[in-house]
Amino acid sequence: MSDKRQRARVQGSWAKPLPKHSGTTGAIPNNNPSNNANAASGSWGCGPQKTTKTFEFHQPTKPTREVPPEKVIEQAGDYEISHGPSGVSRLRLLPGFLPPEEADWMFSKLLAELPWSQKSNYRQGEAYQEPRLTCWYGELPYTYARSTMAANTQWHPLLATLRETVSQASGLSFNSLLCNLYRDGHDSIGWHSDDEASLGTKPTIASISLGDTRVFSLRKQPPPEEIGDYTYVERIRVPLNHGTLLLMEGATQDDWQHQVAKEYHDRGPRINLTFRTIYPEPEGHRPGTKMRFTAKNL
Ligand SMILES: O=C(O)CCC(=O)C(=O)O
Repeated sequence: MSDKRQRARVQGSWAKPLPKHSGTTGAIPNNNPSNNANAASGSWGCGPQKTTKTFEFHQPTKPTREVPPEKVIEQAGDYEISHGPSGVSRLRLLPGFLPPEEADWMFSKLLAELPWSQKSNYRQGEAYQEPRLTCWYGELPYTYARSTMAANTQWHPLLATLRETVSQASGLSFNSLLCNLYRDGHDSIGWHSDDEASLGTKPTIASISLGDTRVFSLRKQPPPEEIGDYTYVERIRVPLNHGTLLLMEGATQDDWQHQVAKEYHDRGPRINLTFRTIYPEPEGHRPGTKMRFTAKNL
């Protein structure tokens, strides 16, 4: 065996866990016969040596960090999910906003009649197909993930009615709508915020779900010192079922990201309608640019 490998094996035996010892300052005297092997290997295999050195266990000074447990929101209500420098982030959840029979025929009609297509997006210069179908209604085109959707300016009559219903319930007006079709559990949308400059500051997004239930997840943006590490951030899951209305308000798009993750058990199709207000891009502004400039968005 080479000298180097021989040493690696000796060091390996040092790496074995130390015998358990009661008390927090578990001093391990080396005159304990059970430690003779360590004493021998500590001298690099040159035979036992007597030394008065002891090893003491010290409690780590840095407290161990806990990953916060994920919260679940499933009851109707208004929820202040965070208070931060950018303001209050709020969710409003209204399960059963559309009665089931109405939601049933709306789902079938929209599935059959909307001009669904698959969008090509770009990430780090590479094109990829968005894993869901979409279509866009409004007066202006909408750009996200470096690809632009042309606007359908003629609203489908059912979408026009739903826009009115959502406006009355929320007291807000919306000029645009992104329609999403998740064909099965393999369709998804990854972590993002709806924070393109064209949506203005603190946008309210009103989202109606039809069809199978999917989990809408949120995770808080980490503070700058975490350098984009989401390990310890707060998380919320909101199961969105047939006929539910969800409003995201206040600083939610500044301080949180959301996603609909893939699900690997049987999931039927789901339609999601997200009403928004879009503003013309400022002169000389690159369409689809984010409000927040982080490494991920550049
Ligand atoms: O499908 C959903 O519930 C969310 C869709 C979404 O986040 C988006 O299209 O920006």
